[in-house]
Amino acid sequence: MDERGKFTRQEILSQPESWASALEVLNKQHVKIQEISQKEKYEQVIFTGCGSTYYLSLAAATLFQEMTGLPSRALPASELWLYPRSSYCDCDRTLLIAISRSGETTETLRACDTFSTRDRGSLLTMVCFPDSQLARKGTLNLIFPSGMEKSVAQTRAFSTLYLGVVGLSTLWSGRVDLFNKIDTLPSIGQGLITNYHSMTEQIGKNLQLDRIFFLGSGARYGLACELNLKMKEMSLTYSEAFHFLEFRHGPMSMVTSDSLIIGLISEENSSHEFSVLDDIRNLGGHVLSIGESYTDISFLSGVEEVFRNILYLPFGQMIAYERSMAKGLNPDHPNNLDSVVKLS
Ligand code: F1P
Repeated sequence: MDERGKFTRQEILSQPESWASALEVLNKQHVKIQEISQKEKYEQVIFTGCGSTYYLSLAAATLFQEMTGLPSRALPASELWLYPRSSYCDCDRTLLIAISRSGETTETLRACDTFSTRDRGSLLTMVCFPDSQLARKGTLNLIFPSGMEKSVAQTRAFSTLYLGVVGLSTLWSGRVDLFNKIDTLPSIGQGLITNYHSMTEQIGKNLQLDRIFFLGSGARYGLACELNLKMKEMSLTYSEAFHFLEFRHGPMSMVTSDSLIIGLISEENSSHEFSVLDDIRNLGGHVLSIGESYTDISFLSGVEEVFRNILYLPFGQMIAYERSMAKGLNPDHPNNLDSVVKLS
């Protein structure tokens, strides 16, 4: 029996159940989220994490700013820890939102300690493992145990924490009406995973492809970065992520008939994004478009665009998993990596 990848496969396929549990956590924490949102007037919000959770922070910052109007940005935890003065100015009251699957990554813990000693605002944490150090550090700690996983490369943890950010953003902005609409995401996600499983398997098994690019803009850029990291961690493939229209400004030179470009298509700017994919096709590159409709993989969810972004994730994860398995690798144990980076 081939034991390779059994944890990763189970974690990818079980994400919709984990999302449902995350929504229950958010419902229970609803009042506390609104209390901290009114605790003081923050002038800036910084999201932070490492690797996958830094890319999550990139996606989170764009979404949080779009929904709340608060200036929001993302920084790797190591930057906040080692370069605090160039990371955030002392002039602004700051909300730091630290995201970590394990809650034990040294850089993230040190970044939070540095922030707290500078007394520049409040700390909110988002973690999966309840007994972790980070889960005890925040003014508010949002804990999503359904995202806990055994694999090194984050899949279920990432999408569950991302859904946590979607709920936090919606509740923070007082849009409870919108929040009540996102409880359809688990069933929509389950249907998509089932319907497109064979397509992603076929793409993943195409080892003729020797380089893979992920394109996404707005809140989808951070997700493109994360799917790029999955492709590297699980399948050891040369891959990169770019903002959609940036691809023409140099990286398009890398397109060959053995390239695959995966485009995370938005609704509001789809015409510009489809145009980039047309250019790539004209160069002989393979293209896979993912989005709400008129795409190779179409959600047809009927959900507000701001809530749909989580639906892009399982497809990129499944393609990376299948490619890893086709290459004879073990996606549960990526080359050179541990599930938590702890520094002495
Ligand atoms: C983050 C991390 C990532 C890495 C991999 C394992 O840990 O180490 O840096 O990309 O996904 O997880 P955490 O702080 O989210 O636990």
